Amino acid sequence: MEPRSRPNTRSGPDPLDFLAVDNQLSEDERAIGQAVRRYAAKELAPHVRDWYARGTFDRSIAPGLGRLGLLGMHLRGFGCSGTSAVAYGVACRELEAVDSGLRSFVSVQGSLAMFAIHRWGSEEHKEEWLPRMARGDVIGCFGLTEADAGSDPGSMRTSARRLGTDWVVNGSKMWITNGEIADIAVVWAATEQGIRGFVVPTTVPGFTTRAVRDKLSLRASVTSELFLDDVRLPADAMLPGAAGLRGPLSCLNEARYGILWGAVGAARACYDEALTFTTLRSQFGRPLASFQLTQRKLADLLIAVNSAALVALQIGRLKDNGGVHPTQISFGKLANVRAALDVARTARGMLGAAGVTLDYAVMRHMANLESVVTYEGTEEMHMLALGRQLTRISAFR
Ligand code: TGC
Ligand code: FAD
Repeated sequence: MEPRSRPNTRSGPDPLDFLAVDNQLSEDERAIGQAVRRYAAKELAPHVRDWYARGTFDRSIAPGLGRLGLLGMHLRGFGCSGTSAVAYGVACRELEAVDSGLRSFVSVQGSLAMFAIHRWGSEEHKEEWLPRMARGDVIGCFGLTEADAGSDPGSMRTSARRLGTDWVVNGSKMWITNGEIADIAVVWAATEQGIRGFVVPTTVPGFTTRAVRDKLSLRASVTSELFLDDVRLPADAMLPGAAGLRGPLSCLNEARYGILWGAVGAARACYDEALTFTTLRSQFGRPLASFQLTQRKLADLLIAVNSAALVALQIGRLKDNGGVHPTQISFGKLANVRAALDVARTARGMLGAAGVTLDYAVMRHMANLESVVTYEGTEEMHMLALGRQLTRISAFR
């Protein structure tokens, strides 16, 4: 096994924050980042290899994340921390530096399930669910995608029809993060009033789940199918504020925002590992880092990681100032996840054979990022969203 830390012999910019992006954070934002980084290093990183190898997510970490204030972190009231969007982003960055599955858990809980209730739910929904979700006592999932309706969620087949004042929901959802560990599912269904969202306690008769097995990516995260077979819900299970596809898509903006920060963390971890490894390992009688080809790669990784950090901060500031447009979030999700995947693939190669094992993080991150680039809108969906914004011509259909 190679030594795992590199000598710190250089003065000058911090290799991991070369443009001193973190100096632009407020004191609170920096403190939150440091607290999450410390917590993740102590409580999460030591277990992540095992979780990943076994393909499990340990539900018992949820209350700890809740105590740190990470669940529904940038939502206000109802037991949520109400931090800035940038603080939330920095937290996502630090979690994803350990593993995308951890950030995914926080994204789905806070940005999808809790945000849907916070933004579109009734006061009763908010009071009933949000405080317990913020504490990590209740886990949520978000069911939009179906086996035959992924990039095009508007073609969903899951339906909800009226029976007296109740609703009866039938259908299935596919690829749902947290599905089989969730206590409640926010399920989107077609009704005669268009697409509506429902809060479904997972103990309700007719609701079942099945694990998606043998994933080669995001293994430290639960992914499930949801089945709704004549699930009968009271009238007040419907989220009153969300009508049409705009409801779920507004939630996706929130989760995509967390991802564009999280990708910076995964990329930074891969670059850090490649920098350390090539400094410490020698071939041909010299450290790998002394070869020009290696230095070129390191420079490319440095630029990619730090440019992505700047993109994240700028989009975060726009969001905090109330002025972020969904296509700016598409820009960030597309640019930063693509950059992170390139960084991970290059870093993986720089570690040689060691890079294909779980002894190092690069390949785990690389495999995770294949999911991250797919969920919350594939590259193509974000390209088309940007293309539509630039040309005013929709090329989705
Ligand atoms: P389109 O006609 O464009 O829009 C329908 C309505 O929605 C509005 N809208 C948005 N609103 C808020 N934010 C956005 N980003 C929005 N994009 C569109 C739009 O204004 C319109 O509103 P209204 O009031 O006029 O009706 O709809 P379309 O059918 O053409 O589809 C557009 C498209 C392709 C961009 C959209 O469907 C899309 O984003 N597809 C990708 C699907 C996706 O991202 N799924 C993610 C599922 S959740 C998930 O992956 C969780 S992983 C989490 C984890 O583990 O971390
Ligand atoms: P498809 O839509 O079938 O796309 C396949 C390919 O075709 C892609 O490359 C796509 O970009 C391309 N394509 C499609 N349409 C076009 C077009 N018009 N032009 C050009 N190219 C096109 N969903 C949820 O609702 N909740 C969750 O919690 C959730 N968690 C997930 C967790 C994981 C690990 C994964 C992998 C997925 C998760 N998803 C979740 C689903 C995810 O959002 C979808 O996989 C994603 O939206 C893409 O849908 P799809 O897989 O059906 O691919």
